[in-house]
Amino acid sequence: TEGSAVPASAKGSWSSFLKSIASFNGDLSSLTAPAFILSSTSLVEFSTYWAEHPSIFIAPAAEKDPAKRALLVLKWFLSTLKQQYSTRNEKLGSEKKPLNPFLGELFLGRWVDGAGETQLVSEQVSHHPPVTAYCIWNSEHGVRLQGYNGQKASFSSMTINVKQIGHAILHIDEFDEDYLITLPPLHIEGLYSGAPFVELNGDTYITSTSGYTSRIKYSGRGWVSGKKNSFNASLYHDGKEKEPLYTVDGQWTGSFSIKDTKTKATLDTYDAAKSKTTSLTIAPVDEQDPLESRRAWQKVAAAIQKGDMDATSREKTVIEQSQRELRNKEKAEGKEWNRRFFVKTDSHATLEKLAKKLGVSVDGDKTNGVWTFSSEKASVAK
Ligand code: CLR
Repeated sequence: TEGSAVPASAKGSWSSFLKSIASFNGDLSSLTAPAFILSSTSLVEFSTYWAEHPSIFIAPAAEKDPAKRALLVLKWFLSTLKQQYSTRNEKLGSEKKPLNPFLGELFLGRWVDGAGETQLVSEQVSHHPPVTAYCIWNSEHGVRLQGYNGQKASFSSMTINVKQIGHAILHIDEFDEDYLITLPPLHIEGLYSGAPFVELNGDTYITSTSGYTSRIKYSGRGWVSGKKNSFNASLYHDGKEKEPLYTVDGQWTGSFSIKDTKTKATLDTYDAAKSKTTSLTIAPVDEQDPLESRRAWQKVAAAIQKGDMDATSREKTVIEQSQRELRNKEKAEGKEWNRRFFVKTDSHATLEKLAKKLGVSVDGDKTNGVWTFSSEKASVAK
């Protein structure tokens, strides 16, 4: 086809892949994709995207005014979107199919910069359905983000529609404040030409125990502004959605500006394209725990990078086989895999209160439980 990114030798396998997604069951991990679209990065690494600007992440902790604090939380959230949804496209030329994490897979690291030390723990807490949980914290500034998520997908007219299941909670120690963050639905376009990319749609919310809520509305190319990756957000006092205190408009891959509704003044502008990230420091592969992602997938990743499909599937089979054996052993012993950093909880008072405010439910049905970071487990793990 005209303008196709599919390598000549992969034309056949790409069209059978497209046919297979037309009839799949909603679990993206069950798809077998051709080599050129495989990424050597596991989905467990994606939790990193939440804090690649540590100083923006910790900024709310220094703000005394609760409305301005909520605004800084909104700004931080918006600043993560480019990393979350468009980096693969920028770095690899298109969205790719990430490695499907195995149960217990870990991704650990830390950012060290002007914000001090910010730590990351990401763990695959469920395999069926796939669910990743994470906790990111900066002790010096007393900011902690934790969350978990899975995806449910459907296919229609050459587009994969992805609903994210799960949420994130940001806690600020100084004000003993929590923010519940909902996750945007997304869709994957560009499938036909073999260059898939993500667009966001729908709304997400950030609602706080301090009584403020932000609503973010996403629109793609051809919508109101006509520019891709557009959004508009408003921050209001609970119950006063019609009278927002602040609005934010622009593109999450480009620039956006924050305005005070009353004075109409522009308070801040942010350019996602120009904002530098701090890279995550991780242990050298040889020093990693066997369950750490880069170590566990080392051989598979090398095979993918070489474009060697036979070695890729051979090495994947080694991992899948040992996972199957582990599950069988657990079954025989009547045991369950012990998650290293997270516990399954039935309910969580703060979470439920905030979810109720948004009218969303937080049942753990689709994520194999409601997952909470356990500092006791974490201290044993270290
Ligand atoms: C994972 C959680 C992150 C945000 C995020 C960004 C991109 C999403 C990813 C999540 C889940 C997996 C995903 C990916 C884009 C493409 C990929 C939906 C939600 C699927 C599995 C790839 C399908 C294969 C095509 C490339 C053909 O915080």
